[in-house]
Amino acid sequence: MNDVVAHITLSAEEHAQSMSTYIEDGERRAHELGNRGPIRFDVDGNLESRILDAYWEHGFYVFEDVLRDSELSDLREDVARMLDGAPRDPKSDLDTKGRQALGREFSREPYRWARPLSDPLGGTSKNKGRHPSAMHEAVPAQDAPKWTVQNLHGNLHLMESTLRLYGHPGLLAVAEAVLGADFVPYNEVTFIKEPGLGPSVAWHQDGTTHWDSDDWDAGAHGFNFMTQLYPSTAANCVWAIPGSHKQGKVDIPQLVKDADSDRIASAVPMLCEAGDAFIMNRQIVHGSFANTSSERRVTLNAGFFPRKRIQDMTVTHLDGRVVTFDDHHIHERSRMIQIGIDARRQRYPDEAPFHYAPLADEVEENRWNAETRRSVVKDYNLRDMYI
Ligand SMILES: O=C(O)CCC(=O)C(=O)O
Repeated sequence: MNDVVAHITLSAEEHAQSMSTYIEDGERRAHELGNRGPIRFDVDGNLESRILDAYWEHGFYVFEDVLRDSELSDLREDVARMLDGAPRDPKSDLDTKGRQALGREFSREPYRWARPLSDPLGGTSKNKGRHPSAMHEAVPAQDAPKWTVQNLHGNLHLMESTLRLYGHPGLLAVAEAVLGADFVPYNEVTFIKEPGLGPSVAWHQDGTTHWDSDDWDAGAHGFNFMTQLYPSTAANCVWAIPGSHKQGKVDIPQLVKDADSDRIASAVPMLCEAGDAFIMNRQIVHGSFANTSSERRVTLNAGFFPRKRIQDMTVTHLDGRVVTFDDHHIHERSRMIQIGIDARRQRYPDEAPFHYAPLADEVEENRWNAETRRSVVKDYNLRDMYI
């Protein structure tokens, strides 16, 4: 791959230092965008148009106070449980206490690892070559572990609290407003950036299939919700170039060359507090730096697509599987939305559940119970959709 910035490795202190002016400037520009606030609806029950306008203009929006305190605690506890039961290293089936590691019953390995403060993807052909330029790496502390858990894959069968979050009526109403009532799921992944360990995610745009479509538009590859369990700070967060989701394929190596570093000048940090959630367009240029700060970030990603962009598409997944998203596939995968809505209804009976139009006639079949846990939820992510 074309790597226009020579590979650079810094000490953790030098890395943190090199970010300070960039962070100060980026924070100021992020707050000037004005794309943040609670999820709000107008008198007709529609998402306020100024929220939609800001999302389409900038490519992301920060929803404040999405989680109740008790929900935030449940989510943090579930992530802590998954990390406590992680394999002791990427090849082991045992955790650090000698117990069988969690997640061994699932078909797809839930834990993804990286070397501390490294850049596993930038400048390589991995992930369909989506990450063309390398990031600056940093040397972790001498007592740092060899590996750090970077991601959990398949949140909804790993952590029940994330299934309830998946049914969040405010977030699902946003999905409907942005994508139409027949919106469909993508995947659910946790990003973990431990202080002094979290690796970078090199600059990229997420979509892979529709860039050259005749009817390509700013929403062609859908979006991710990114719910934050800890503050998302300029030093540990995802940075994005506002408006780049409307530009088609962006020449990332040129941007990195112009910056003469991995600190692309036009990007802003996606800042928020614990319990807030972003909506982020998957076409926006985005990435995150090695976390040489003292604060952890844990982000729960849940993505959605417009149905018309998925319908009958045959794609090669990042792991090489070739799949066609026909009606049956879309229907079975979409059941997770309805089951999430029911899981949430059981925990929060005071809340009005979201009405998911495509499965409005199948509410009974999609209750959250022992049977659907076994027959639908377990290994649901074998049906993840991807464009
Ligand atoms: O959370 C991160 O650091 C990176 C997230 C990302 O690249 C993505 O969701 O596509």
